[in-house]
Amino acid sequence: MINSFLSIISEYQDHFFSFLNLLNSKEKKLFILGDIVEAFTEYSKPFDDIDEELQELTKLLQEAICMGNSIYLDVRVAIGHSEFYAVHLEDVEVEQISIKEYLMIKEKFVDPGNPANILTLDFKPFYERMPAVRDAKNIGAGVEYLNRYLSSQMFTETDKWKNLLFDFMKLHKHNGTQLILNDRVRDTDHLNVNIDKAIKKLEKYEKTDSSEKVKHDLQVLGFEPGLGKDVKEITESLKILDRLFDSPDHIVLGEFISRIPMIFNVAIISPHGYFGQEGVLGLPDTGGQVVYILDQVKALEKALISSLKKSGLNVLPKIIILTRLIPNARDTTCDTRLEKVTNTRNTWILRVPFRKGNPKVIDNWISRFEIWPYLEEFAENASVALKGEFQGKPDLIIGNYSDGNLVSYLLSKKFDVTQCCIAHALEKSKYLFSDLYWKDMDDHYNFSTQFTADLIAINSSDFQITSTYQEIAGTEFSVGQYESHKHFTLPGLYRVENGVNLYHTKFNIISPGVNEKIYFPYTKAEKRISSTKNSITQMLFENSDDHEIFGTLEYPDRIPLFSMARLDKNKNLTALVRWYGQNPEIQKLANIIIVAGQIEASRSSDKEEIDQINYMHHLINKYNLHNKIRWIGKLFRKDEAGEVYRVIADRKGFFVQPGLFEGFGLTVLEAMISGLPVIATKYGGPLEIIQDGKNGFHIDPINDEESANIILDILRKSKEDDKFWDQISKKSIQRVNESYNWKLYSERLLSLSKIYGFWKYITDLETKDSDAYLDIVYHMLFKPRAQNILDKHNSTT
Ligand code: UDP
Ligand code: LCN
Repeated sequence: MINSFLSIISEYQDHFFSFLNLLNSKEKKLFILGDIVEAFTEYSKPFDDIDEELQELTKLLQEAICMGNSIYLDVRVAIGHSEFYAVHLEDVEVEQISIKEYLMIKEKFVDPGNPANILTLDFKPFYERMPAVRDAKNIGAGVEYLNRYLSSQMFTETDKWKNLLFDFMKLHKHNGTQLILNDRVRDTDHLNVNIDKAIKKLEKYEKTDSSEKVKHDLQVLGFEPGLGKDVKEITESLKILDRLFDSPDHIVLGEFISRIPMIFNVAIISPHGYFGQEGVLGLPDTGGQVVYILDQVKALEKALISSLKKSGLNVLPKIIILTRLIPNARDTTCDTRLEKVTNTRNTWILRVPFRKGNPKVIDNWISRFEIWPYLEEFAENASVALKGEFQGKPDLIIGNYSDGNLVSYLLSKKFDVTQCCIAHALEKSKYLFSDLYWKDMDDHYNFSTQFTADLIAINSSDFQITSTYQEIAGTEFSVGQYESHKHFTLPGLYRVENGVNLYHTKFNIISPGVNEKIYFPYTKAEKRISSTKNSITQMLFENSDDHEIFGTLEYPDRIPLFSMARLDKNKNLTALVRWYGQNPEIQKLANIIIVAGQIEASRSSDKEEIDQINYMHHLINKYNLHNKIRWIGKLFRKDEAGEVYRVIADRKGFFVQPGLFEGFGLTVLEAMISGLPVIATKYGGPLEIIQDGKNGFHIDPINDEESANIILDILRKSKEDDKFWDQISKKSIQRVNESYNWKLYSERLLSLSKIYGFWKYITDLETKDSDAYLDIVYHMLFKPRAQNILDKHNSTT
């Protein structure tokens, strides 16, 4: 947090105003942070007395808008806190203005005809009465703070909280059977007495005893079998409960709630794309989210089974991944209603079709940007299907990405169960001015609908899981994905003064892992399948007449610069080819190997993919790269996808992720665990996954020349010094092993689900007004936007 914006600029008034005069003299009138820093560097050149404090201050200016002789500034004074200023150049005056005034200026800037009197959304009053993390560095550690808050409340308002906990424990049933307490315990005092009696009674038994006799003795005292699998576990649960009633603290509270068996049925929602287990990765809109969920459910099922076992319950939990059924599903299984997830005991993919709409649209894949009008009816039909499959309702609903999160909102409301949201990537940060110029982009992207859905999900969820810190709150000098929803305007439609509270205890960072069966270090020769290795080597490096492979390498022994991604604009794979094409020095040292989309535009139906395919061919022709690039436009099997990284690592290559923005970046983890050093974008997840220079490298993909130079420098270093590559490779493996792990992920997810379930239970009444507010946003803002899309689809012939 800076001291005070006004006092700093009054100290540097001369430079500050001169700099803003320079900005105002430029043709461009709307500047973002990067432009401002660049302009300030230009301004500073002739001076040697520019103070560091002023320099640092310019890095806080997220936006500057020049209108006449005034400049309006959005100053991010601290993570999650912005202030707004109007600087009047003629009068040499600076005044602080409100968020609303600032947003109105932006609306006028876009179009002076924009109405000033539009709907303003402000969720702040709802945030103010909720517990919050205090320090920015603790953003994303929500559950620890929630536990502290709850336990301190238990300390001060002991009786109220004892009663709440008592009622909560009585609530838990499975198939009509009580799990924790029965009616033999009358109230909290009685419970206190019986805890002591039960602990004493259990002392007589062996620790491993789980006999009916033990159960009976406990039932007489009011305790049911869900407290633990044997005498040892039950005694531990009772002692923890005793401590919680006697001297509550956050650790004891977390431990006790985590022990309660409350999650048996989980619904995981992911409607868009092709959700399948084979032959789907790389299709439009089908990437990391599918990988993430399929790994997540396997780990979660294990965690659930083991936790239920520990509780003494012999119940098989059920997980259902809910997605859409696509009638024309290419060669995938996405037209199948129910599919078991391999290597699980009771985890399924349930596909529900969109029923109402133009068959030309709904019978096919629908872009994630176009899916909105079908989701309400999907949720309605899915609720019936889920009820049937679970033989009841789910205990937890996890939404994925904007569409899944909206459906999770509708379903959680319907079933009255805990709602968890995972964004994966919020589109708002990916496209520059996607809010301000929404009218120009809506034709293609329907952002006004998506951002409304995101606002609803962010504010309705009981808890959010993010893969990184930056996803929530960015860095010292860059805005986080969630943070970008804090204040914004969709001119002419509505403005948002407070759309998210980054300090909310609902935010929790739990990073995903990688599937260790598929992705493992290239050095583990014993785990590799030689036939797969050979076929991949052939596909990547040897001559081929396969029509899905483009380019023949003249010097296949050069260092491979490898990338693999869906071919969408943000993945920016074409930039890698451009840097390569423009730099003959890199060409002398390396080849480009790309696994992406397809190589013929005529075979694609996705607008961005078509543009990227055409641009890729244009670059290859322009720089004459036919014998230096290998482009594989095929979908890989999972085992092949794993082996690709290792084959590239065998040849001491590099994985390059040049994304304009990457929400997290599972490919980065996959490459790193394979021992393949990564050079990745500094925008998004890779900034946190990779520690620059230690276990990989960052590039700024907006800067062509700088990125190419970094790559060239890395190639030269690894040519000159064998140890350079080896060291980065080893550290990459170490980084993933130490920090990214599905087992830890699922244990945390499970414990969070229970704690936020408890929190939902005790705050149910207090959230009625925010629920009503969200209901209005859904019906008055979201639905009419979705209807517009539907009208467009219905007129498609
Ligand atoms: N992937 C693949 N084949 C392709 C493109 C991608 O197998 O042609 C896989 C890749 O290995 C990774 C996932 O799809 O597991 C992409 O995840 P990431 O998080 O990197 O990006 P996303 O596609 O989710 O934006
Ligand atoms: C979506 C993305 O765009 C990626 O960055 C993530 O890695 C993926 O989902 C999984 O969370």
